[in-house]
Amino acid sequence: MRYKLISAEEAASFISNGDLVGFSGFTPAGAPKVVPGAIAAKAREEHANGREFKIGVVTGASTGDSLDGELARANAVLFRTPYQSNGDLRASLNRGDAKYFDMHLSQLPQELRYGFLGKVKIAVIEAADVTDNGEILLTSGVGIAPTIANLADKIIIELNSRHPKSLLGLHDIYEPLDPPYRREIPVFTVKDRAGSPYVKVDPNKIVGIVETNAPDQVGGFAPVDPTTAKIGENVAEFLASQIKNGTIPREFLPIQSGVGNIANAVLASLGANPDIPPFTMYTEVIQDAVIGLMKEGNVTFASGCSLTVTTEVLDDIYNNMEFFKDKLVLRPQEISNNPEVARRLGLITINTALEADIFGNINSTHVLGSKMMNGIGGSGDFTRNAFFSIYTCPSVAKGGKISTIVPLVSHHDHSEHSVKVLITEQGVADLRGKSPCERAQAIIENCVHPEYKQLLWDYIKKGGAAHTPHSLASAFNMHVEFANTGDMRNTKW
Ligand code: 0RQ
Repeated sequence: MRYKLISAEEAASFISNGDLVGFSGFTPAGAPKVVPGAIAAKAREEHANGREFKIGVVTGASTGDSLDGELARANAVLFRTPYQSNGDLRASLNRGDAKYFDMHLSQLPQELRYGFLGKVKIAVIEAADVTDNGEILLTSGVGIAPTIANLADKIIIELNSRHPKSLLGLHDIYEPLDPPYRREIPVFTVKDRAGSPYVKVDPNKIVGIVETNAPDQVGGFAPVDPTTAKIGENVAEFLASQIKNGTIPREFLPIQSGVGNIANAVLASLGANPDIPPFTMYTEVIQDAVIGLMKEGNVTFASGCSLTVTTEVLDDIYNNMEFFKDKLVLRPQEISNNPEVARRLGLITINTALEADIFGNINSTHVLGSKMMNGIGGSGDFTRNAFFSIYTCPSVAKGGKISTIVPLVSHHDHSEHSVKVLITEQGVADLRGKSPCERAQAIIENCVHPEYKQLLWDYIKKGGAAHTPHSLASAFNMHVEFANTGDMRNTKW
């Protein structure tokens, strides 16, 4: 091998205060495992010596604790984008220690190329293999790796022996040209391949290889409970009804599904419904449920940006590559989440809301308006461009003390114009072709928890005759009530 083997500490020595560092991976899948810890140690040492040390951190989406957790605990994050879900990083950015801005995942690579976020100095990339010609075989996640590898002055490779070289052929690495030269993305079906099986870089930019065998840090999912099971059933029955009435073509359409416990439960329900034919997925995160459905024949092909699966499931895939290789493709997030492709393929998109309002606006990111949870991830990329978009959430949170459906969302991620269907464990509100008043009626009648129905009917009355009947003076009374008494059920208008 032409490259120098270096320690994680030597790798960290290439990184200086204020650098913008790009990391591979999408969720913990494919994110570097050991170099970030060494950068965190360097930050601690610098801080102990009274010197500033923080770096800009860009990566595909969330990462594992060994990246976001380590850097946040060392107070080494100057800014961070896009999606994140690590508890320590979340606390740090909600305290204001780390500057965070949320972005649509598909847009990050082009914004890096356009120079909107500054110069990417170093790319740290997890690889299963690297050739002397600079061909990098990525691992379980792609994210922004091709873009940061091209833009960075220097590349550090984390060569991770847990990932077999038989991964070659799983990835489809394609980067579009930038305007005014951009053309159509040549992905016309879920299975199409547009690019190359590896990321190609100038080998002279690779300054060292750090060896590791650390696994992806993908947490398990909460077991399906009666609420998430009912949400899943409602989604599956709604989709089956749309096939029956001819809205969805008989061949069905590709599914996109967000991350988390609710999304995992919804997917399991789709597989269990006999009226849903075997389907394909064009999505960002391929979770455990997808692999289970694939083995049962319910999912025939999945295009994604990462295999965000637990260790047992990843081992199962790697031990059965012959079975999985013609059923999976991993793409950069610029392509897995591409609005043009989403609209062309006619995706049925299913994402999760923290909060919805009675008119169909969605908050996916902010707890009670001000505390950042995770970020929008790819939900906006898909929602706006779907065949039709679905949002799911339980009708209440915190044992019923919070209604997830409120008069006005306390933070706005997805607008009423893009959100077509809202589904809770209570039922389904089909918002297509409905005016704001009709949407409010459908949502209160079908989705709101019985304990909050009258409260929300009363709110609408207070708004009086209007196109969108709001009472601006009391639109946030439910949130204020929770802040004051800890229970939205005490709300008075
Ligand atoms: O908190 O467990 O402390 O009670 O929020 O967690 O119920 O386990 O739900 O794992 O499915 O995550 C929206 C965060 C859901 C996720 C979100 C509290 C609730 C609980 C929710 P506790 P659960 P999940 C993919 C595409 C972003 C949008 C998206 C997410 C916790 O799905 O980040 O889909 N989505 N992007 O109690 C206060 C409310 C609440 C509330 C719930 N209204 N107010 N707290 N909670 N509703 C992302 C990528 O692109 C990678």
